[in-house]
Parts: sequence; C-alpha cells; structure tokens
Amino acid sequence: MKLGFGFYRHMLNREHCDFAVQCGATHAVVHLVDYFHRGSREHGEDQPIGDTHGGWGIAGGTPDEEWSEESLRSLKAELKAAGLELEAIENFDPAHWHDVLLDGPRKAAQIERLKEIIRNVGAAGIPVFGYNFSIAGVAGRTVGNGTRGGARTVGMDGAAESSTAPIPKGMVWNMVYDGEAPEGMLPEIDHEELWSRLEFFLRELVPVAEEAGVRLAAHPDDPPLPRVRRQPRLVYQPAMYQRLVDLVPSRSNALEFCLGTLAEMSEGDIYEACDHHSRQGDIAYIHFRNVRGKVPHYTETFIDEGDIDMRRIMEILRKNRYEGVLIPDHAPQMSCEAPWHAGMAYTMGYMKALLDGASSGRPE
Ligand SMILES: [Mn+2]
Repeated sequence: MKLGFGFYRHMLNREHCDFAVQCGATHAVVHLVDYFHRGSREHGEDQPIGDTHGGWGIAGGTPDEEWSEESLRSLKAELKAAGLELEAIENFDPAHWHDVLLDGPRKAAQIERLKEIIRNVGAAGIPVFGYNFSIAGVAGRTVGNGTRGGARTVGMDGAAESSTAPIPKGMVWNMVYDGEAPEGMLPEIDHEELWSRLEFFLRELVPVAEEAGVRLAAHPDDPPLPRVRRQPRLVYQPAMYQRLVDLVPSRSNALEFCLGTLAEMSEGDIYEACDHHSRQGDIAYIHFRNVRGKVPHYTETFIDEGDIDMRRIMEILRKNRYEGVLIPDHAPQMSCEAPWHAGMAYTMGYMKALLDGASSGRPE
C-alpha cells in the first residue's frame, strides 16, 4: 500500500509538494478542475462545501491545454521532480460533461471529449481517473465544530435548504456551466434514468480506458442520500457499488473508495464493503477518512475518533493484498496558524504509522 496526498488545483506548487513529501507521501492525486473559478474562496485551502445559488464557481476555468497529453506529462514530471508519483487525476470538469450527466443536446460531442481526456491521461502514464457521476454533487453540508477540541470540520445536520433546494438550469455538480441559461430549474428524474445515463457513460468510456491503460474510479455520492436537491443519487448505499461494477465488468471500471462517504450511508457495513471490494480487486484508490454518525446527521472527525476502526480497515486491505494508494481526502482544521496544514499533517502521520504497522506484519 502507498501513501498519497490529494492536491486541489491551487495547491499545485512546490511548497505543497514538499509538504506532502514531508508528511510521508510518495504518490499524488490531482484535482485539475478549478472548483473556485470566479467563485468564492471563503473556505480557503479546505474542501469545497457547496453553495445553493452560485455553486462553487464557474465551470471550465482550467484552460483546455491543461488536459492535453503534453501538459499532463509535464505535470507528472514536475511532481516526480518533487518526489511524488502521479497516481490519479480526480474529477471531470462539468464544462466537459454536463450534457453526459444531464442527457443534453451536446452529449455525443462531450463523450468524445471525455474519451480524448482519458487517452491523454493514459498516454501521459497516469494509471487512474477518478470521477463522481452526480447531478447535485456535494451539497447540503455545513461547517461546524462538532469534532474533538471543537476543530473546524464539515458535516450534515438534517435536511438543510442547501440539500433540498432545486438546481437552477445552467448548473450541475455545484458549478455553473452556462451563465446564460434560461430561467427555471433542472427537471426532476428518477433513479433508473440516472443509472441509464451512467450505463451510457461506462459503455462508451470503459473500452477507451482499457486501451489507454487507465482505471476509471467512481466516487460514491456525498452526502449519500437517495435524493439531494431533488435529483436522484447513484451510489448512496454500499450495495450500489456492486451494481456499478457489474454494469460493465472490467479492470477499468473501478472504484474511488471513499471510506467516509460509505460510513455515512444508512445501510451496510463498512468492513464488509471494504473486504468485498478489495477482495474483488475493484478499488483503484482510497479516500481514507473518518466520520461519526450517518446521514442526515454526521460529522467528519479526526482520523482516530470516528465510527470507523481504521486499523481494522488496514488489516482487511492487507489481508486482501490491496496494493493501491490511500489519500487522506479531507481532515478537520486545527487551532493554530496553519489550520489546514496541521489537520493534514496529523492525519498523514496517523496513516503512515498504520501503514508501517500493516507492512511489518506482512509475510514476505
Ligand atoms: Mn471522498
């Protein structure tokens, strides 16, 4: 198993690379999407939370050339020079696939664009592409101080307006892709319609990913409720992950296994899900974080204080010979001059110790 670090686009600089390496990371997962493009950055370095009206920002803020093979190659080389292997790109830009998610008029052209991106990623030698097939995206969460020592963290406290308000036209996955869209809200669809959109996406993209040597990796819906902002969710119970992998069986149809999101789900057992999918070899990489409670009442916690026994997860992964990357995903912010850094460093140290313990017990 390998320790990785997730970089938002604005963190792609030498200082953040050095920080990750100092925390013990050997691998990197990069978000190329500029979530905050012309949007508010009120949460600083932390994860995007979601805003009902304006979203995080305007889609398409990352210049097209950054998705080219050449640019991805140089990103990989820059990270390598800093001591990090580029393991995955996380998330498509809504500008590239809004009509794939919404079954809109530009769907055919956009699926071709996604294929081109996956070919570029493969040609650049990046083995994984994470995605979140979701119309509402991350929404309905609030910032609070509900974890140890009153650290700043996110969670969900019932069905807030931000989880129930309909999505205006021109917005998907929390980003505005068309500022000139007509008035009105996205039409409501049912779960089977969303699954058929996913099936189209996988049938088109998985063969291309296979040929490119890339594993597509699906993130579950966060928060995992049946509907958010009046739109259906795809993977909001652990068993739904199996339906996703069964749709198009392939090593390239894999999972971005988010422990926190899975633990927030109202059904299932996190250890069983981890055992099942790591045994099947479905997991491309892992979001390694902890949480207390379940939807719609939960709090993201420090790595060692939530409902999940992280040591037990590590034992399951070791038993099933999981060889992939774990990244911290996100962490509570700590009370000091560098709240985000402290929270991440604390999490990474804990992960590193678990990994060292896990490998020392391993038969060679
Ligand atoms: Mn996650």
